[in-house]
Amino acid sequence: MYTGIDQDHVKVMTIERHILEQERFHPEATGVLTSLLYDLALAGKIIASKTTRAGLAEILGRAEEVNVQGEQVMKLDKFADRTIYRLNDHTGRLAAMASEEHADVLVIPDRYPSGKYVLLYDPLDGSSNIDCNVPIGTIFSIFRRKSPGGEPASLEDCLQPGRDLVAAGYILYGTSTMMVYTTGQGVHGFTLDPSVGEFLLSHPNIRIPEKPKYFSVNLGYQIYWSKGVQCFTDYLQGKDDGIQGLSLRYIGSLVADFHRNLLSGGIFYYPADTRDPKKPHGKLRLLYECAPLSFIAEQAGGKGSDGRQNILDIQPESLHQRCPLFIGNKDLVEKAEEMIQRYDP
Ligand code: AHM
Ligand code: MG
Repeated sequence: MYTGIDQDHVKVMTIERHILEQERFHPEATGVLTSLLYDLALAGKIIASKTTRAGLAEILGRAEEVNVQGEQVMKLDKFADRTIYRLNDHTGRLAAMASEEHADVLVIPDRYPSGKYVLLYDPLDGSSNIDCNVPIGTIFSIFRRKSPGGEPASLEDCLQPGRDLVAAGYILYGTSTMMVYTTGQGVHGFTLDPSVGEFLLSHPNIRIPEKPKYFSVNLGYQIYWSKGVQCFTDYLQGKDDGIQGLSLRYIGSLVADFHRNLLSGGIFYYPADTRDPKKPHGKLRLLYECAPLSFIAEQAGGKGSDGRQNILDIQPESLHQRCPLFIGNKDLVEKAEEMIQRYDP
C-alpha cells in the first residue's frame, strides 16, 4: 500500500543542493563560494558538450580555421579557458583569476565588481590527448584573496600554499562527465546526467581504498630519474621485498590517472628528471595541478608530496612553478619520501 513519500529514499542530490547543504557547516558563509562552485559546474557542462564533439572538428573544419557554418573553430583548450574566464569575470565573486594558459594573473575588468576569492585553473589538462579520444579534465583551486578589498588583486593573492585552499576540484571528461570537489568536508563526486543536464551525486565521501591496486608513472623516462625514484619504482614492482601485486596503469592524462587511483587505490607520480635541464622539477605545475589534487587526496585519506615535503606546505614563488608529484595512498607516498631521503640526500 502507498504510504506516502519517504523523504530520504527519494532524495535526488543535485550538485547545487549538495553545495548548499555543505554551506550549512559554515554558519558564517555568505553563499558566494556556493555560487562560485555552481558557476564552475556550469562551465564543466559547457566544456563537456564541446569535448564530446571534438572529433567533428576534423569534419566541420580544423582548429583556427573557419568551419562550414562560417564560424571560427577554436582549439578546445582555448575554448575551455575562455568559457571559465567569461563565466566568472563579471559575477563579483572573484578578485582575480590565473590560468595555466596565460603567463600572468587575469584581472577582473574595471566595469565589474571585485570579489573576495581568487580562482586558479587548468582549463583542459591533458589536451594533447584530445586527438586520440582519451579522457581529459579541468582542474580548479579557490583561495580567499589576501590583499585588502577595494584594491586590484595582486600576484600574491594567487601565490598561496595549498594549505590555504578554500576549495578545489576537477571535472573529468571521460566515458561520462564527472565533477569531484572538496571544501575541506570530504570529497564528493557527481556524474553528469546528460538527459537532464545536471550533475547528480554518485560518489559521496570518497575515501582512497587502503589496499592500493595501481601505480601510475611514465616508465619511459626511468633512465632519467634519481636513484631514490628508481628504487621506489623497483619497490612498487615487488623487487627486493617490495610490494607485490600492483598493476601499472598510465593514461598520461593527470585527471583521469588521479581519478582512477582515487577510486581504486594506488599512487601516481611524475618525478623530477634530467631530460631537460631547464625543467629540473618535473612537468606538473604546483598551483594548477599538484596543490588542488593534493588537497583532494588529503581529504580522501591520502597524501600529495614532492618527494621531500607535503605539497600543501609549499609556498609558491611563481604562477607557473613546476614541482615533482607523488600522490595517492598515504603509505606509498611516504615510502617514496623515505626512499628519496635515503638514496638522494
Ligand atoms: P598539459 O598540462 O600540457 O596537458 O600536461 C600535463 C599532462 C598531464 O595530464 C599528464 O599527467 C602528463 O602531462 C603526462 O606527461 P607525459 O606525456 O610526459 O607522461
Ligand atoms: Mg595541465
